[in-house]
Amino acid sequence: MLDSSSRVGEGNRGSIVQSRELAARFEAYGDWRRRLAARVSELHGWLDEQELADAQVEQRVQRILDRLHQDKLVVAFVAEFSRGKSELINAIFFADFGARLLPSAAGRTTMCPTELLHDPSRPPSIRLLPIETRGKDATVAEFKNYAEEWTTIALDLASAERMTDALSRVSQVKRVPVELARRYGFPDGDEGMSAAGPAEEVEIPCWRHAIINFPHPLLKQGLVILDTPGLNAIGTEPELTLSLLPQAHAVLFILAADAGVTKTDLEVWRRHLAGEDAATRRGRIVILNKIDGLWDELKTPAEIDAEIARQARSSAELLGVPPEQVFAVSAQKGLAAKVNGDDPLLARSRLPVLEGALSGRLIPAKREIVGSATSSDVRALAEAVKTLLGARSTGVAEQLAELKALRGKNLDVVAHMLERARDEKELFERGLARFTALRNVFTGQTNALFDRIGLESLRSNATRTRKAIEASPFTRGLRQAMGEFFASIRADFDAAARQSVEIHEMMRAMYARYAQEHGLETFVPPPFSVLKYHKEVERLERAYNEHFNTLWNMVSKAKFPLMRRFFETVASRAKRVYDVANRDADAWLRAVMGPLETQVKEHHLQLKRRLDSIRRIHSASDELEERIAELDQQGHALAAQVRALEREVAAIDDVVAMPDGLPLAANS
Ligand SMILES: Nc1nc2c(ncn2[C@@H]2O[C@H](COP(=O)(O)OP(=O)(O)OP(=O)(O)O)[C@@H](O)[C@H]2O)c(=O)[nH]1
Ligand SMILES: [Mg+2]
Repeated sequence: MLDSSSRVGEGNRGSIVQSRELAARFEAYGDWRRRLAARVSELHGWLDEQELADAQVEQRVQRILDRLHQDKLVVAFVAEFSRGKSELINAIFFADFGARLLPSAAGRTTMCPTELLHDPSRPPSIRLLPIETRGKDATVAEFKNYAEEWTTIALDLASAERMTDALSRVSQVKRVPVELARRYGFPDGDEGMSAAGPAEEVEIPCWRHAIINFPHPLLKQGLVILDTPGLNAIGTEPELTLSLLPQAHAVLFILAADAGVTKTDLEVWRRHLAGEDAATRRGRIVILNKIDGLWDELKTPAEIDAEIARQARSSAELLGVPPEQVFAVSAQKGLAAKVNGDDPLLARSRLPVLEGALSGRLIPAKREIVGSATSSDVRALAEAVKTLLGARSTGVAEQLAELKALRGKNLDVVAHMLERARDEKELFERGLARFTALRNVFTGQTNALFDRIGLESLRSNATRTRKAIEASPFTRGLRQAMGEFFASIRADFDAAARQSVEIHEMMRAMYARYAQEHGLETFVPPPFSVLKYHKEVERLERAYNEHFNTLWNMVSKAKFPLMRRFFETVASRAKRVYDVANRDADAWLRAVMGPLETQVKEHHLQLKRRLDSIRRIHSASDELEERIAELDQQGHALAAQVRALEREVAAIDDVVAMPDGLPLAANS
């Protein structure tokens, strides 16, 4: 990180440590994820060593590890301009930098949505997406895949001054003709463009989006902070409202004590944050910032506290949230206190209370989700391996019973048995042809399933919709085009559902048949549910409906480009649903087909082994006892493998359930 010589307030780090509960908790969470990943790798190593890791196992382990490594926690800051969003981010997360990292000043300061994150594959930098990209039909998410579209400025971590300078780019504006601004989707008048100067030119942000890549300890742990510009800039970048905010794990809404809850505050809240239900509102944290404005020297501390409490209560009432969700702070004094190591001031800023609440809610909730997902994935993986071991044990037990029955029998009996085993193996091998045929049908049906939820289907749907929008750029036409867009998506998932039912039926019948004919274990494949995607599409459609009217009424002249961008955002969210569905379907198909493949392979192998051992006994009868001892040994080894596997899984569950805040060294 920073060279200590460039850090201001270095001598007073004690006070910073005091208010670093959030940082400590977050680090503990990072440790926990690393430990969990290490445990999963141990299980992987064990499976490898035992030669139980086939391609399917590999893939499952990789998925679990990927999730643990990439796991992000997104915290978004939203408010009207100048409420102190950027200052609060500086104070909570970046105070030990010793300076004001993000630009924070009176008036409109942050001009574009700014993500702060750490991506170890790139050098520290600020990447800026030019506002001109608004003229193209692509979302910010898509532009993220094209490095050449971004202006990249390296960050010099050794100099606070140069860092602050580079980051000041998020405030850059420029003057352009009104017509151009409209084309980029900026609404007329006060809401979007500040019309200072000659009437035909207006000021607009230089950048559409900024990504700050910075190796801060919290960001390294997977924290992503989203700073947003105030005012209705939030309304003109549909991606923010439709995509970035819904994905955030926590949204902080900031008010200023000196302004109270203004009409525009309420508007931002209602449009973007209030949500439809009490549950959504419960997830919001409301900050009453700038309480230092109420620190009146002529009043007693008790009077001041009462005034702050009164304001917090009335804000809670106006927004319709429980008062416990409102936190009164002074971001500016909190930052100054941390930088200067002024403990009394830090306490007075009440920043530590907010940080305590943030870490107390956010991280445990996230841990719970990641922990239970990992645990259930590991269980499913262990079950699959156990099924295989179970089939092997059954085979061994059967062979044992057969051989034990041979004790003291004459050669004729053995010859007869040999014949029976040979017949059985041949019968099974003839059955293999049927299995190959089944595989072909299965592949055909799988392709049909992927066709329905394939990206090609969505792409042609989107093209159709774009044309329809262009042909009739009025409310009715737009609404109809969008309605058809969503209907077509629903039809895709309905068709996929029908296709999956067919596959499921076929496979269930197949498993039953194999179980009956060859005494294999009965297995009921899990069904594939498309409910999740329908829900996701429903939510998207609802969000679209909510924002449609707002946007439509807000802009007068720049409707068309804005609507086009709006649609592109909706389409890219829909693409994400398709992506997930494709991945899920792929995993499901493997889960459905995989066990049968393994069973068939395993059974075939056992038949071969059995034939082999009888053949050996037939040729030399003194091999019988030796062979029985061998099989006994194999049976014990299999049972030991199952026990070892259970121990591995239990060790992973132990880490999942580990109490919070345990240092990494203490338990390993
Ligand atoms: N007195 C006081 N001023 C504050 C406090 N927090 C922020 N400010 C000031 O308020 C002004 C606006 O702060 P910003 O952090 O730029 O606000 P913002 O919400 O990020 O605003 P935009 O980026 O324009 O959307 C700055 O001059 C800050 O110094 C506070 O707690 N007390
Ligand atoms: Mg700001």
